[in-house]
Amino acid sequence: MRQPGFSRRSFTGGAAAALAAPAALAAPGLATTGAQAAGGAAAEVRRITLYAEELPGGLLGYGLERGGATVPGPLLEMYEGDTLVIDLVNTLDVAVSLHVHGVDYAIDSDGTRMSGSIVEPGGTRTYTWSTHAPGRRNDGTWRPGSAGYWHYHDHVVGTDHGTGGLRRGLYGPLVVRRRGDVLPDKQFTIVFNDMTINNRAADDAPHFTARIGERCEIIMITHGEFYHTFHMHGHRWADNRTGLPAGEDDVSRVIDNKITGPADSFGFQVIAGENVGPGHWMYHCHVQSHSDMGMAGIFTVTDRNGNVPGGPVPHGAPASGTSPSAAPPGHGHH
Ligand SMILES: [Cu+2]
Repeated sequence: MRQPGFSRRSFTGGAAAALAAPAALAAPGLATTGAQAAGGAAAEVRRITLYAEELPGGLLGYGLERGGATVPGPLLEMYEGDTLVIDLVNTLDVAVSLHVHGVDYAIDSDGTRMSGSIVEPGGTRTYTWSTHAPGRRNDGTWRPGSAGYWHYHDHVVGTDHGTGGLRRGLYGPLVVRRRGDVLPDKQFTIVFNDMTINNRAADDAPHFTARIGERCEIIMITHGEFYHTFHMHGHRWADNRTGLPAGEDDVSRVIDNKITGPADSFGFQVIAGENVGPGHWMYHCHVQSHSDMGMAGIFTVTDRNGNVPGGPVPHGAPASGTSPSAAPPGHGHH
């Protein structure tokens, strides 16, 4: 198992800046957490800027720099114990916000109109997210940690629930890791949003590529009006926090198809082509009418020389070979 290191991946990208005094920015309500992350590594506080921007085709997106918005928004990553401070700059002509799932924040970082935590056009607001390791409460019960596959989204565009913002692309992935978690070689974010994948047209679904043997992390999020089932051909995972069995006796179900509803998120790692070899492996919603309407994409696994049985691009697949996902360049997000 590789030890996670911030040098390997900058986690929140080039805009991130470590602050010197984590304790000064610790969120309230974490008295039982302590300032140390699990494993003894020091918790970090990082600060980034997110820009909410208009994109072609009526889309809206979050980006780590001006002019860099994407759908989904950038992949943000933290370790349990870390704090992320986000300055959200609103370049839209309507109010926007940032609401997160899975991590800790005070009410003034909720991103809702009723808490006054939205950003008017031209404005900037600071949101603070914090995380904690699992621990024992004073009453002897156990409190879960923050580690998981989470997501963030607007909560105010269109309606007070952000229905318009979500529909137009104001959402993104958040991964919180536990110290010692295995790091992937590549990461792919797949968002079922209404009847689209990552807000892409039915004939233009994201196409992901990996070389056989690469450890690929899938971050799967659902938004919108419908329930879906997420299916991958040829690859299976354990239905637990990481998708990896903890050992041969792990009782987690092994699955290759998972029901998912609005605002659900999960993630897992697979070894590309493990036991099955290279190929253009489909991933898709398994609600038949949904897959027939285009909720299907390709996970291409090449051999060691970069070749794929049947040629480079299957019929009907997008020629670009890239997804719109939004991790900073060189961070394994394809
Ligand atoms: Cu579906």
